This record gives sequence, structure tokens and C-alpha cells, in this order.
Amino acid sequence: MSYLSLGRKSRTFKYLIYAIILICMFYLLITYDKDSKYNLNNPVAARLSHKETPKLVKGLGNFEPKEIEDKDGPGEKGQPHHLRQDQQNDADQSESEYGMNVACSDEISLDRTILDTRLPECKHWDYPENLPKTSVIIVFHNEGWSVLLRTVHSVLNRSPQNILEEVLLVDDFSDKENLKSDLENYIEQFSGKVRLIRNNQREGLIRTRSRGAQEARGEVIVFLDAHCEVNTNWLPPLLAPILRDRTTMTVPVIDGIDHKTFEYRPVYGDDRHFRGIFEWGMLYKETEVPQRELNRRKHNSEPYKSPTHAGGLFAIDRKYFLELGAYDPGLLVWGGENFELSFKIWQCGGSIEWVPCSRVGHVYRSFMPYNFGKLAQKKKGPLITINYKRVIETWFDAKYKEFFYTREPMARYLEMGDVSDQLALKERLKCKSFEWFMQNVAYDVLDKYPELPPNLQVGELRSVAVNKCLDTLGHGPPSLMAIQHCHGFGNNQLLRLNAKGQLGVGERCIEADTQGVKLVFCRLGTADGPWIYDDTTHTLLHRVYKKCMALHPQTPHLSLLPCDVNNAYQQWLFKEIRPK
Ligand code: UD2
Ligand code: MN
Repeated sequence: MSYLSLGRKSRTFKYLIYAIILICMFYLLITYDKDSKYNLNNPVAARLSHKETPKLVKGLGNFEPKEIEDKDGPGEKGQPHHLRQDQQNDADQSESEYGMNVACSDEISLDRTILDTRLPECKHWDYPENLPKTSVIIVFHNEGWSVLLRTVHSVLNRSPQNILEEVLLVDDFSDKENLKSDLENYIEQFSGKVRLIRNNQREGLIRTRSRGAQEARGEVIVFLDAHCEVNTNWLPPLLAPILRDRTTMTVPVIDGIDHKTFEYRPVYGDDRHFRGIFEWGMLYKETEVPQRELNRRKHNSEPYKSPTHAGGLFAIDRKYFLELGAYDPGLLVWGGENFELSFKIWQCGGSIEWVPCSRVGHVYRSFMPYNFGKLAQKKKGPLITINYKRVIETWFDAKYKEFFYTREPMARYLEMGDVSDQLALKERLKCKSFEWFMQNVAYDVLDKYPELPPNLQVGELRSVAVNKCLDTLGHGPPSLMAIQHCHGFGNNQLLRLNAKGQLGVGERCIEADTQGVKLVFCRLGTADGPWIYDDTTHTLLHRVYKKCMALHPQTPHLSLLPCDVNNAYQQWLFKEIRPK
């Protein structure tokens, strides 16, 4: 029986039912967004409608290219290009000038095709149509012409025209002739879509990027190094999370471009995901994404949170970046700015997402071809460590600062300048503690790089017998340690012995076996080691072999021998080093 046929007495009941239905509908309406991924506390997010969430569809996604270009020629499809034997001189010359084979790059089309290295699922995402207008900012200092311009062409070729506001080139005072005089002419063909501004003195990449952000016209800015190639449909997936929440910074997955052959190679072929972390000397590391993070998503091609990023390539709301003070203007030239921005974003209420469906290739060079110019000469001590010191002094809590100084002992003595503006910003934005960051975001770091016990000894390790020092000779692990003239600069001769017996140089460890005394990879997740130093006899005992570190009297070979406290070849002195 339908309730409509009920008698008069039941009319009140009928209205009650109507009211309940209405209330239910109203409730469904207002809670609709809760089922989607929007955060209702965020005013920008709350304005959005369901249509603006990326959606997995059956056919091709809305921004996917309709046809795949098929071209032949040197380097096409991202294949390696090999120069002829008689071009070897040019190749060597450009390797030493640019750290990459620009002669090879010169023979490859600026519009070359590359392989689509994304997960297959990525082709099937529909992204919001109203994505924010974007400035792609490319800062450069003395880059190879064809390499720089291939970066520009790839952006123009593979970005939706109505979303791409501009490509903004910022020249950090290059002194190469073609970059100085021909670039304006070249970009004329792009009718204003590509803009060029120049620094009138060398500023370093960090300040140059901050300047680019100031000058950009887009709502979102994307930074790229000047030796990149963006992959198929790279931009919309970076922008969608920012549209949803303007305090999200997004990072593409970085593929490799070979510096010798310009082969474009996927960084990993299967569907494993990595994210950015760090060790306590502030070296950037990548590690597999914890399951707990992956589980927050429905689909494997969706973005996931990351504590930090490599530095070069990312997208961020322009005003948000400027509200955060852009980069700390006290950071010099190169290095550490990736951490500064990451800690600042996370601790002050934003977040970082890595986006598997956005892939960008980057040329990893054989070495850094430029020096740090006048900016570096003004500063005492290694500039990159000074940058790290500014960052940790601003963002770390006391306990974590100590880990940094334990791992990088000379940093204590470096002059880092004034960070009071940075601390004031942290205060003003009511940013959270580093402990909060470690527990909620970078919770996988301590599993790999556990807290460091204090150092018992720091400095160069001198042999009493020959007055020379233990030295890695700059070799990577695994390799035999050697003995060298003591130079007093630290670096490959700066050793630390911690309270748990670990003997370290930089991020590496010193161990020994029957072949000798070796530089090895420290075991991930541990901070202990086999060494016991005796302050009175000056011997270094290996706990496991129960033997002592000994220098061979005739050769520079180091090994373990039965301990003999009276033998000068088994006596070692730690001597503290200060920055010069
Ligand atoms: C990585 C980052 C880089 C930057 C750096 C640390 C990636 C792929 N690369 O080193 O973007 O975050 O770590 O700071 O994540 N440049 C200038 N002025 C200078 C020096 C460099 O404009 O004084 C330009 C240079 O031409 C290039 C960009 O800055 O376009 C990055 O420099 P890089 O390629 O030497 O840095 P990289 O990739 O070794
Ligand atoms: Mn680079």
C-alpha cells in the first residue's frame, strides 16, 4: 500500500516523510564533495565542482595527442645517435666545454620524437579543462645552443597551447657568443610565446629562478633545467593537483638523456615508484615509496606524496611560491635549494606530490662545466655546505641539527650569513616543527639513515710512522683506502669515528677484511661499525677480526695485523681540521 492512499490522520506522517526525503537530498548535496578528493577546508578546493577532478576514462584522455608522430633521422624516437670516428675531436671538445656531447646534439632535430615512457594507464586520464595558465621558466648559464633550444621546442610541441602562457628564458650572464647575440633573433619566430630576460651579473641558478618567478606572467610556474625534453602530455597532470589545492607543488618523474649519445631512457621501466629523501649530510636520495603512501591512491598512475625533490623540475602556483619568499635569497649559486623549498612547503602547510604521468628527460652531465664565479670567492668554505647550513639552521630542530653536524663536522665552522629573515618567515607562517615533518612526511628516512651517535674523533688520520694521512683518493666504493701527504683541507681525508665504532668519510664507511682496509657503502639502516680507538696506544682495533689497522712499511698498503702497540706502523693520530 502506498502512503498516498493513507487517511487524513496520516497526513502529518506524509509530510514527515517528504521532509525526511528533502533532508536526505540536501545532505547528499552538501556532502557530495566529501566523496571526491577535495579538501573542504581549502577555500580554492571548495569552489571546484566534480568535473574538475581528473578521471580515468575508457578512450584516450582529453589532452592526449590524437596521432603519434613517426619520424626517422638521427636521435629520433629517443634512439642513441653516434658520431662518426672523424668527429671524435668535436665530441671530446664539447664534452669538456659543456659536460655533454653538444656536437652529437647538434645533429639531432630540435623537434625530435621520443618514446612515451609513461605507464600505459596514463593515456586514459581526463584532466580539468580550466587548468591554470602556465609559465615554463628555464634558467641557463652557458648551455649548448641545440640542447637549450630542444628544451624549448619540446615544451612548445608537447604542451596545450591555451594553457602554456609562455616559455620564459632567464640567462644567468652567459658569455658564449651565440647565446649572447643570436637568441633574441631565434625566438622571434615564436611570436612572443618565448620570452628572454638576462641577468646583468652572475646570480647563480637559485636567485635566477627566483627572478624568473617574479617576472613570469602565468598563474603557475614550472621550472626546467636547460637540458631537458618533456614527454607526451607532461603538463596537465602537473597542473591538476595545483588547481585542486594551490599549496601543492608537483614534480614530474625524471627520465635520463645520455650525455654522450642523447639516448632518451626511462628511469625505470616497470611500475615501481620512487620518492625523494636525504641523508644527514644532506645528500639527496631516492627511495621506493612506502606502501602506506601508495595505498592512499586508487590507481597506480596517480600522484603520491614525497618529502622532497631533486631540485630542477617542478610546478608550483606562482603567488604561493612568492608568498613563501621564493628561495632564501641568502642561498648561493647551486645546491640545497631543493631542501629549503621542500621543508618550507611541508612545514608551513603545503605538500609535494610526484606525478607518474608526467615524464621529463634530463641530461645528467659527466661533470659540472661551470665554476661558481665571483659569488663563490666571496665566501669562505665550500659553498654548497654553507647552503645546507642555512637550510638546517632554519628548518631543523636542535636534535636533527646535531645529526647534520655529526655527519658534516666542518660545517660548524662555516660562516652562513644571517638567517633571521628566514626564521621570521617561519614564525609568521606558523610553520610546524621538523619533528612533525619527520613523523608525518619523511617517516621512512630514519629507517635508512638512523640517528647518528656522536663522534668520538674527527679529523685527518695520520700515521705516526710516516706522517701521512688516510685518503680515499676520490675513489668510489668499494675501493682500497690509501695513504697520502696530509693536505689539511679535509675532503677525502676527513674521517669520523663515532661512539658506535663506525669510521666514516663523507657518506661512506671504512671497513677491513683480509684484502685490506676499504672504503665501502655504509650498511643502510645502521650507524655502527667495528673500530675501537685507543687514546693512549693510538691503535685502531677491528673488533671482529681482533686485529689492528696497520700500514705496510714499504708500500702504501693498509691491512689488519695482530696488534702490536709499540709498532709505529700501527699507531694513528686524529688531528682536527678547520676550514681554510
Ligand atoms: C640538480 C638539479 C638542478 C638544481 C641543482 C641544485 C635536477 C635534474 N637538477 O643539479 O636543477 O636544483 O641540483 O641546485 O634536479 N645554472 C644557472 N646559473 C648557474 C648555474 C646553473 O642558471 O650559476 C642553470 C643551468 O644552466 C641549468 C640549471 O641552472 O639550466 C641547473 O643547473 P645544473 O644542470 O648544473 O644542475 P644539476 O642538474 O646538476
Ligand atoms: Mn641539470
